[in-house]
Amino acid sequence: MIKILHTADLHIGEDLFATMNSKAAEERYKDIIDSLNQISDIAIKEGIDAVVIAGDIFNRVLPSGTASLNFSEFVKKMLDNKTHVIIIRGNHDRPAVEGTSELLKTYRILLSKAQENYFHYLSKIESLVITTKEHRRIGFVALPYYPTGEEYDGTQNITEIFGRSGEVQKRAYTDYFRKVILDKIEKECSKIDAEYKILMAHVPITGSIPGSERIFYGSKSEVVYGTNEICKLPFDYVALGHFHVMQMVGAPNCRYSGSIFRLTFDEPSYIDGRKVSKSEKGVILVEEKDKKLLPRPIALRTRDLCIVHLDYLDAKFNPVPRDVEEIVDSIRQKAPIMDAGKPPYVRVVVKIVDIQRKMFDEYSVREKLLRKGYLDVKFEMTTEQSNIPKITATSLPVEESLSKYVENLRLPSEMREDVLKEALKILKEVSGK
Ligand SMILES: [Mn+2]
Repeated sequence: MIKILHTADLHIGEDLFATMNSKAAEERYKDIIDSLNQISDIAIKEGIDAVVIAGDIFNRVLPSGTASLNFSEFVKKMLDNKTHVIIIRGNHDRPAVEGTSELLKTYRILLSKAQENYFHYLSKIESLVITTKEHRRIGFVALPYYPTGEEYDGTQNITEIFGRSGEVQKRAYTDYFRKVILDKIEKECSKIDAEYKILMAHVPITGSIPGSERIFYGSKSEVVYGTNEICKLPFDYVALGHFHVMQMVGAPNCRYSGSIFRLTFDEPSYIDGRKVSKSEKGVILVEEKDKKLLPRPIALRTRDLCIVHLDYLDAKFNPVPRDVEEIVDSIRQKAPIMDAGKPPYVRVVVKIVDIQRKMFDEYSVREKLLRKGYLDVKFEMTTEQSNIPKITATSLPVEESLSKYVENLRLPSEMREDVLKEALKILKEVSGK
């Protein structure tokens, strides 16, 4: 039986967590390696013929030594197990200038003769046929991200053309370029002599659910494909990469496997305690059944990212609690620790009025949450100006006018008394009465 494992968007790299504290950043990097280990365990347990990685292996074109070593260890496990590793180039693997530094191209020359038949890195539109453990043939066509126009007759580098032309020409060019690419893919597909044909593509497709990849791309001149253009191509399965949310696109056999961990808070697991199902992470096992390829998602155990909103804009009716524990408890309710072995990373978005800002002690809230086991807590404070009433000249005695003023402040009642007491004390001091 033919078995393929489809994954994509590994984004191996420590640079993603540069803004976190070093201990948490280290844990988040370990999460990536943990996902990789889970994938190799699934691959070995299922006895797959090939693992296909639809682009974005490393987070940067030139990854760190650690990132490179960790990916090499994964590849070695696969090759030792006589499992093909088929990789296509994603936007993160693509050097700024074609032909310059591209780590993935160096892997092959390090391999032994026996191994090199099992490692494939495809950086342009091309096809490949592998022989499975049962001596059956499967063909693959690669559509990497943004292949440069140089591959096509008389076409210049696409970024150069985009740089020079106006909006209308850009659109005309992307339309033309897309058609050229799709034609080329069909041609490659028809050349293949194999039992099954699989397309591997690192592309954006209209109407797909976006995730954390949107922080990395978004050029207006990007070639975006229509759902039908891709899913109607004559393949038995389409293994997509680039969008980080696992999803089906247009047909059951056309899927994004999604990233192997949650990269950013664009893919939260929980928002105010509500589970966000689209951010579940996994890989797709593609198995042969009744002469067809059937995809089946397998979940990966990953760390939760939780977003919590706290709103203290209405200081009169919803003031900042005086007791820190109360704040800690409301965050804990909205960011559940579902897996104590992988506690969540939490973003707390706080809206608060300026006069209450000092009442919110995020440092002690964070300390207490870390002690409860959370990986880390990040606060985002938005301060709004309170509507402080104007002091108007009146014939009232100054003490009375001050009481009226404090009365009109949007403050919790017990706090109002304290403020008035303090204000009157100051007034007494400055007036010398
Ligand atoms: Mn990508």
